[in-house]
Amino acid sequence: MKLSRFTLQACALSLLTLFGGCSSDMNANKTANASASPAATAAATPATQTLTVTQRPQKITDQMRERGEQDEAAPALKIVEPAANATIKGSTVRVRLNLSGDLKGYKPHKDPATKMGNHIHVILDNQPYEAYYELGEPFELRNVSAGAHTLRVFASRPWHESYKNDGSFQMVTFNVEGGGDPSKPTTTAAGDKMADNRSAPSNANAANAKTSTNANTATAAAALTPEGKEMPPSTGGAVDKSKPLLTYSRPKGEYTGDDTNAIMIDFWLTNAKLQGDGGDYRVRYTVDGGEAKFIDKWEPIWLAGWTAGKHSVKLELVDKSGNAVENGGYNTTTREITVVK
Ligand SMILES: [Cu+2]
Repeated sequence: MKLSRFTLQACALSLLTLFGGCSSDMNANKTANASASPAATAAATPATQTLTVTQRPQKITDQMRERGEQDEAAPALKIVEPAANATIKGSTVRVRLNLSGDLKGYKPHKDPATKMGNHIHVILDNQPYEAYYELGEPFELRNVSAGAHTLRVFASRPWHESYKNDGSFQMVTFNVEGGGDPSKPTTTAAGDKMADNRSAPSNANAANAKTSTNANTATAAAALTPEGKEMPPSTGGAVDKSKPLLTYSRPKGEYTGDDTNAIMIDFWLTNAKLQGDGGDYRVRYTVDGGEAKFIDKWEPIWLAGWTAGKHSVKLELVDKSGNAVENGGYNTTTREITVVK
């Protein structure tokens, strides 16, 4: 069986997170193991899940109506800090954003009653995003590791769907000198985790991307060793702003109650037009290592049919031949989500 580098990455991630599979063969193995071990059964994702693309939930359609023109806004973000290519001494990186553009009432703010509102998605390297609601208040990244990093930001709606106009998305690369304690996560000032540093699965991604000339088995093995020196801290030095870039946004985290009925896949595309929009690219998504499906228009999709438990969602940018498009390891991203029924 020929395994691609990306399959191996998926394998490494699956093993690190103790769920999911790398192919239908491995899923079959997992199922067999699961039935042999009660502990494995509890952690396994039920095999009966059948996902279907469904329409935008009515709850969101209702919110859109109440928001008036906001969904037609064209927010323009600017990263004031850190400046592009800045060198920051220490381990705290202050993020400051400027919002302008045709806002039509769009304003990031968390409603204290509903705990919801427009917000900005802030992504350090290729970690899960953190929400930034009050642009007038500082947003800090603490315990950032030494070395090159990228910061990506884009405007988002209360239900986490991104604004896809030019200018909504911004990215900078910066350098941290000194840096934080690599054994501890990078967090916001409020303590929300921004990066796992040495043990993060996405670091395994970065490690694989950086050592792509090595034998596949060697990179996969290195990624599985948290103490291995081939697993660098969360880094963003290898991404090229001028090349096609897929930024994973949703799904993320835990879904409960009504929110589990339809879960949104949403992402940002830079320098890449999808086939259904007149371009050459496709976004391939794979849930729990199952059958790969494609998104050919740049808009969110909602998937129904999730079973309770942990699931992996992989998004990849591929060209018209189905080959993964490489850019610093960022164009293939796998996240774990939890569905609570
Ligand atoms: Cu969000």
